[in-house]
Amino acid sequence: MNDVSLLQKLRYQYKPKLPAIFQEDIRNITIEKGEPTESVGNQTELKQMFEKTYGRPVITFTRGKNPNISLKRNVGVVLSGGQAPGGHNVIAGLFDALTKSNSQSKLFGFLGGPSGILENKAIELTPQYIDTYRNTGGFDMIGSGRTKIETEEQFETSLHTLKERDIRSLVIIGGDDSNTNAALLAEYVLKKGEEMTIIGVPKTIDGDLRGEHVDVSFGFDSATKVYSELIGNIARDTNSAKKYWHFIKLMGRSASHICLECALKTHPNIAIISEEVEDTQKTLNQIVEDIVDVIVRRSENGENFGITLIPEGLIEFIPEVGKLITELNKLLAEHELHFNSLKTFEDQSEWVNKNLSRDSSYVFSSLPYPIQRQLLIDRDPHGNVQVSRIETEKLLLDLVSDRLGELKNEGKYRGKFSSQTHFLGYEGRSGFPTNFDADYAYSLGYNAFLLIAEGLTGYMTAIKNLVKPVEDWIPGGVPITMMMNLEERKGKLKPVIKKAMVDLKGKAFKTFVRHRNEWAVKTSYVYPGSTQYFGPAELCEVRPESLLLESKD
Ligand code: FBP
Repeated sequence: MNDVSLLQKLRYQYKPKLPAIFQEDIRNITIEKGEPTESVGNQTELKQMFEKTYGRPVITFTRGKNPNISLKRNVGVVLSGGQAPGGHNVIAGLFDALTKSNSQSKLFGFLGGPSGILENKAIELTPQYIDTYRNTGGFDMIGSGRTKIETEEQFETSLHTLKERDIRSLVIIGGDDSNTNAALLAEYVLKKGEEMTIIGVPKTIDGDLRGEHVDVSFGFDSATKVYSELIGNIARDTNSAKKYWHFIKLMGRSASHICLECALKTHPNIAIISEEVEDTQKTLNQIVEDIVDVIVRRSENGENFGITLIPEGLIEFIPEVGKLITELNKLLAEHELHFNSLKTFEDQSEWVNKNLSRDSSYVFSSLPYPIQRQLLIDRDPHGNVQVSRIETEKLLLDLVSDRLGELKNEGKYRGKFSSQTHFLGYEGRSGFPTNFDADYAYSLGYNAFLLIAEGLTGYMTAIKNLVKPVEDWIPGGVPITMMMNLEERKGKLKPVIKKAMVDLKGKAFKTFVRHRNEWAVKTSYVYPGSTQYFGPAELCEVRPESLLLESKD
């Protein structure tokens, strides 16, 4: 029996495409520096916090000589946070560029995420080992984890590990928080007088790590294609049997990019965008009324079925629940020990209710018990509630079903309501990367090495022009401080990369708004089918819909 699937075997042979400048001999690539930069907010404070690395220029590549390119190097790499298709290719791209420049150079993979650095657990990545992971999904090549490296002591331990292994360059593949910590580590190392380079790579399926110089993070394309295929399949199923309303929650933590992208690809009857909920200050009741309205209108056409997409982070954007969650986060952070000593849910909820403001206590008590419990479970390492574990789809379904019952009693609704709930999240995070993500991630890794070879630190690898063919992509580097501002974390102001939320004035959202009323009532589903890897470019090289729309003139 084969222990590798046929697709995996064929994907091993895929050669990721590179931007034109990276097709040059690696000894003939150097950098061009732009103007000094400023952070997106809190410039004065950030300038003080990042004395050594603040304000560095944006980098692009050009033909030319870098005298240091062929130095023998030991480089470390770590995968941080949630899986995203393409992670293995970042490592493969980094490895190929590193060993092309000097075949004696070595790449070490820290195991199990940033804790691998703190505990000094790493393996040398050999060509044979890397080959068995090329163009595959998951992060199992070296594993990942959510440990944060953020305290002075952790920075010192990291520095110690790197020095002990004679690693002078570290590549951190992660989301906004991991890249923030990459910037902090880069600053720390410089302040200690060490010559080391720390480079970040933008990873997350959530799509919220983007900006002027980063079109999108790797993983978003592959994950949204998997979710859209599944939504399309569910839509076709319900359009066949015509008996269920499907409430589908989609991963994506805070921002609704995934939900918007899937809506643009599949044309559901309802797709909630958290950023709009926040902007219009919609209450939970209003959201329920909106859903009910569509269900009632469709039932008047004899269509007692439909698709509702719900972004994972919605709960935090509903004003009254958002306020409750902020209070809970603070309360649980400040009284962690006492709270953990309360053993039963009844004791915990009684204590919480006593300590919340009147409004929040009212909201908390009015939520169903399972949701109350989910709001009290362990926080993530940033002190935030773990939205993927809150069953918002079930909460909405319960409230919608109660309201439909009331309308039925009042004679205002004559339809039938049967439902199914789904949570699409983990199914999309470790699949084979699309050709786009395979090329993009590989190029990001290659790019990371070229930044290292220039001695740059505190930079994120950034590739622009992604809607164009790969040859026309513009690779480069952006100083991480440029993407930062100060935000409150566990009650304290901390430097963080500003999350990119769905732009309500952007073309992707506006396109959705132009069509959503029609999709609500008229069944207009689109069935994207599965991701294609082999065949015509119009099928295998499709860019994310939201990216294409945003890039239109
Ligand atoms: P990253 O921000 O680390 O890329 O993770 C994204 C994500 O997939 C979110 O969409 C989701 O809320 C979260 O990870 C789930 O975390 P976990 O894997 O710890 O359950």
